[in-house]
Amino acid sequence: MNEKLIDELKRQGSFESEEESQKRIEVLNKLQALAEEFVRSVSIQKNMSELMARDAGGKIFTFGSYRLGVYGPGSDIDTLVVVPKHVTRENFFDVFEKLLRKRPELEEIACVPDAFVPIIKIKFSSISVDLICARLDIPQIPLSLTLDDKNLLRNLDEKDLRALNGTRVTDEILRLVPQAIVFKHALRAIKLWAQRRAIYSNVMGFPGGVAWAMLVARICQLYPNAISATIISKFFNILNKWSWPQPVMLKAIEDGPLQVRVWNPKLYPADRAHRMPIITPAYPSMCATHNISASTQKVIMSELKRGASLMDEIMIGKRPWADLFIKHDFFLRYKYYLAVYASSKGTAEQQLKWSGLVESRLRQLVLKLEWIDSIELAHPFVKEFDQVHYCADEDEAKRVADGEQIATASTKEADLVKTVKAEEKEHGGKVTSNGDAENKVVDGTTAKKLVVYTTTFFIGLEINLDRMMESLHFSIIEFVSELGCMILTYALARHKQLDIQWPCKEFYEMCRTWPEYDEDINCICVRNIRKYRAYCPLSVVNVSTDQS
Ligand code: 3AT
Ligand code: MN
Ligand code: MN
Repeated sequence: MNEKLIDELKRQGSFESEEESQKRIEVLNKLQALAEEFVRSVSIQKNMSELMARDAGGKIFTFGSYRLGVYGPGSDIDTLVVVPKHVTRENFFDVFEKLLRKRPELEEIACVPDAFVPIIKIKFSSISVDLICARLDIPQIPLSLTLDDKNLLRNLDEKDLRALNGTRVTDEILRLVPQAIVFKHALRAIKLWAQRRAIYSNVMGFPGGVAWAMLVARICQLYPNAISATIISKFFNILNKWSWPQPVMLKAIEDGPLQVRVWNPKLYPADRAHRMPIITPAYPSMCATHNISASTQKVIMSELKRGASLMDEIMIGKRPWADLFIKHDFFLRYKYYLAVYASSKGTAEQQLKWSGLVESRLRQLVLKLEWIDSIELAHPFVKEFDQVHYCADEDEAKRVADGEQIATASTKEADLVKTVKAEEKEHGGKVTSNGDAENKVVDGTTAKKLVVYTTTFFIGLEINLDRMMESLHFSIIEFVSELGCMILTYALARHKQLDIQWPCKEFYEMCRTWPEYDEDINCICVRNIRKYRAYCPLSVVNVSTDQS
């Protein structure tokens, strides 16, 4: 069974070649040398002797999929640069950045010094590398340094603590599993399964890479002698029956030297609200699944159940491993979907920020939709869809921002609005257009070519019609008192409409309070999309961007 599993993982492209892995090692060796050069040159700038500057050291660590040994051909290398106390984060974005730029291997570089975790993203010898920096309160960083001592966390600022956390957690997970190779292969399979089933995304309210890793690690601890195939089978069987919100932990939660919060449901009501707590093992322990909602929990549990029943058959040879990795059917599963359009009439970069902000608030919309009695499930899809539209005029741009292109898709509209798959967005924000759009400008029928970027998020809805009658009553009364209009009440009752104005309004508000929000550039709107065109007695009230 285990051999067949590895074969299937290979067939699915989970592993990269030996040469490619060797290239990663070379890149890391070069980055280690660069980190030492960085620390040395800052030390000399600060009037240290050549000898002292050399002894100041500097060391790189990895975290993420590379460190866990579950990286594939497309993976990046998540790298932490640890520096001594006289080297600052400003130095990282100045001195280290310049050193990187001097290298002939450097193909791309993007610095984000003001991020939650300040980061330099590079492409080096065709490999993507994320570089973050942490400064410790010690004068030297020798190559023998490890990060497991929690006293190293003393006197650090929040950003340094966050930067260290990734490596400390992955190191600890690896230390706590009985057989690393069993863990790695099982985790590869679980990651592939979770990605195919569209339940892998921390922002959207599903477990992310670290949480899935901890779940697999816990099963490995429970069966220390088992091989990967057995671990996977136990994974589904045990987690399918887990009595949530009992937490999954790899070891007892530790106390430590800092004034920081450690996960504790007895003490903090917010921690008590975690539905499927999976707790990181390194001090300060945190819940990695804080984002899971009632809906995403239902989705995860139903996938675990599917996995458990498939595994029963896979383990007796009745089905192939491939069946575990069959793609999700999100876009066929529901009758009703909400499409959330985030758009910008600006640059690709502005859209990247705006769509990121909307994405980070989407969970709040899901939570508010869950409050509505007749909504049984509000299932956010894990990936967004990016498009670039070329519009003839302001009016058209507005309609695109309101999601009309997708909603109506008439031939006229399809002709007017040119869309390009937004992969281009990632290529330096350069927008390429197809021939027709160019022609429009050339023949002069359009005075102006407006570019509108849209990012669409989807939420699948499961609606309980019986409950809707009851909840409808409630909302009608509110409507009457607000508008004093009996006719509207009557219409609502006849059409059995679902009122989602409140969650949408709250959600718009949450997005628009973003400090960089500009109403001339950014637009947010929620529309309903029905899978079937056939007549259906239910419709969803739209809340468009204007207050009408
Ligand atoms: P890949 O193989 O690279 O696709 P991965 O698990 O390494 O999978 P990432 O490189 O995206 O995934 O992330 C590695 C770690 O970096 C996971 C998490 O601890 C941290 N991380 C990633 N994105 C964010 C973020 N937006 N905010 C905070 N931490 C993040
Ligand atoms: Mn990674
Ligand atoms: Mn990364």
